[in-house]
Amino acid sequence: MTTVTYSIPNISCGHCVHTIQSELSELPGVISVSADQATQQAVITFDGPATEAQIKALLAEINYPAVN
Ligand SMILES: [Cu+2]
Repeated sequence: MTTVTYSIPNISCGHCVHTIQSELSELPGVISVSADQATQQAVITFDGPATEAQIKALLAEINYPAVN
């Protein structure tokens, strides 16, 4: 199990937080997603079959690219 904190500058409101949490939660292997508007970060805990590459690709796809 891995937990990664991503910086996502596009997070600007509660809707962004909701979108990121609901979209990422649907990825198989993602255990928890906690996005925060104030810090513009998302803390994501995952295990196989999810990979960091998949998570970053999905974030980019929904227009919330991570900068780290
Ligand atoms: Cu928003």
